[in-house]
Amino acid sequence: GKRPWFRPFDEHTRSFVFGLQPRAIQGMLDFDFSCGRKSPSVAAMIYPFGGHHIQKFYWGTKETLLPVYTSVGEAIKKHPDVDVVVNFSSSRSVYASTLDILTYPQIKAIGIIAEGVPERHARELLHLAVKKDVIIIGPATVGGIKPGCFRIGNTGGMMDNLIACKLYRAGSVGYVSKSGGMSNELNNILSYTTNGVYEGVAIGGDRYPGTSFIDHLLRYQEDPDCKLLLLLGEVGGTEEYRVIQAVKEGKITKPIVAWAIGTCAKMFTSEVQFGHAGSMANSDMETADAKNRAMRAAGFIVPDTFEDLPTVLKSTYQKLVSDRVIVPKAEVEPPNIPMDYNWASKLGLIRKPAAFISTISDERGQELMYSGMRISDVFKEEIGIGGVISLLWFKRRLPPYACKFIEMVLQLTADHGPAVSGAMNAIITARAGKDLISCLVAGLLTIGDRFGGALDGAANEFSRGLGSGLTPREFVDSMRKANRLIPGIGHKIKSKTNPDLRVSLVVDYVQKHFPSHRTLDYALAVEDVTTQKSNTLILNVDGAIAVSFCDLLSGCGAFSEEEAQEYLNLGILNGLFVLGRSIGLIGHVVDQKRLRQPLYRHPADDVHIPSFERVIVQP
Ligand code: Q5B
Repeated sequence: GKRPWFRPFDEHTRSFVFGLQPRAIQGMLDFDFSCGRKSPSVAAMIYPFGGHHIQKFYWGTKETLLPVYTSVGEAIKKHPDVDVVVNFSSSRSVYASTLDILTYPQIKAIGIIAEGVPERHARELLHLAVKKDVIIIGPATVGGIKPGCFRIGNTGGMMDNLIACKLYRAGSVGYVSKSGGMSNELNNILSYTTNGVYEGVAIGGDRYPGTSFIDHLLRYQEDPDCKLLLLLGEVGGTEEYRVIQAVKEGKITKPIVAWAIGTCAKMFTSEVQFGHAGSMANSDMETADAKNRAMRAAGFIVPDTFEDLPTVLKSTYQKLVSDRVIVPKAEVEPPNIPMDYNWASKLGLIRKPAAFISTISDERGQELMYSGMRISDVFKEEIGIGGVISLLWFKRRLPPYACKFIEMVLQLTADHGPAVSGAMNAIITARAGKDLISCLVAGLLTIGDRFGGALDGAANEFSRGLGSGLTPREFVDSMRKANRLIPGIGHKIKSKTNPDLRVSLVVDYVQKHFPSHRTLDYALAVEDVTTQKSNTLILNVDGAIAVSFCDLLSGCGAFSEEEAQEYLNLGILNGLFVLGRSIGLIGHVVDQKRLRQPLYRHPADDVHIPSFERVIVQP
């Protein structure tokens, strides 16, 4: 049903939130749940960008979905029960969005959160709102709270604070303040000096708030469930005098406790502008002291200092209880609101096993770390790409000759012309118009046992042969007997007479710099055997790199025997070819695109297709 004019929010209030404010909305829904509301107070979000979609929120321990509309009109049409909008638009767009909202008579109250709204815009909005009988709270405010019923945005702070201040159920005190921060303090004070807040509104600190103290106090005066009024005024402006006038005219008759903050302004030698745009005294009567004097003279209950506010609230409340104006209700326990995982985790209240373990890098601190080495030190110490690979693949610093060897491998394997399998695939894919990553992946996926991916196999087989004491000839025979090709042996075009210079470079480097090169020597001895059969059965680039790496792992002093074997078992060596060849594959893709090469189709006369047998179709 329709709410009375003095009660814009109750336990059935439904609202729209203008702007994408998932945290604020979750806060509102958690508050609703603690109040025992049957349905969430937020019906939908309105956000003009990104299209109509759905967002997920918690309702207690369960989840609920809220629609996001792109226009106020659409939202209004879908939710005729909504009559409040919490407008989180920025100061730049809040004027236009509020004007839009005001065109829909269904909306009876608007909370404007934005700070820095131009005063001209604020005045126009408040003028229009008065004409249309719409309550505006703000701008420059957290909003307000109706315990047990409705919370505007982030008012009242975190859930533990709301629960501590018993805002999940109604008390008897209606307050109004300018500051959202101070209204938190009032929530707290009222929770231990009285039976709590009936409704609290922070009108905002600007010079032209949409509604002022008097508007809300007149509502509280009219509301039979609100028994005690509390006004927290402040230095600047004359709004408190409108309340004094109303008391004098008998429009406000309920007991009213009041204080104007900013009494310390007199301690300064010049005019003081406090935090709020409106909190500066432009005349004597705008000072906090003058206001406190005037309010006291008009019969308000004004403490001597702000520190005495709790005492006078307590005594005033107790009098109302003994006069039976207020009959305190039995306390209700609020339902348990599940704590946000992140928050609980921050407080150290929960633990859970991690789904992933990662031990090579860490970007959570101030500086990115590679296996414990700061990225700035990576450059300071000029460890190069070989050093970075040693950190990220092997989780340790390798000696400089080893890092240099890794870099040599990357450079040697970077490319081997356009005709090799991987480059062909990347080129054909590029000519089919695919993006760089697809082309690269097409090329990389070609790497395997026969092409470029023989390193791990070679490392395993040659170290097995060497380790088990087989002579090179016995090793070759054992492989032939098992009907297996020796990984790392053989090349399509390179041979004894057309040697692969990449292999010579590797062999020279290893023989010069490695403390031990037993596996390489063994592989070269195997090559002597295989090349007796065919000129092309040389130790190829995959094989040469692989056996050298076996020598590096076992001889550089950075790995135990088990660790060296583990890396071979993990298949890390093919990674070297993959990484190196990615450089060339990307080069080929860019080259094809630069050359604007058209779609490739292989000539049909280059493909032998045997003639098919006639297929007889059975009747
Ligand atoms: N036979 C590489 O084959 C290739 C034998 C062998 C014992 C062997 C072949 C092979 C092992 C895998 C390997 C890496 C397919 C190669 C690379 C990177 C690259 C590429 C580029 C770049 C070549 C002829 C006769 C047959 C075979 C026998 C052959 N290989 N016996 N062990 N390993 N190797 N891959 O020339 O009696 O006549 O039947 O699989 O290490 O990929 O530049 O192109 O940088 O991009 O076609 O360098 O060797 O020889 O298969 O006709 O064999 O030799 O059993 O004997 P081919 P096939 P038989 S480096």
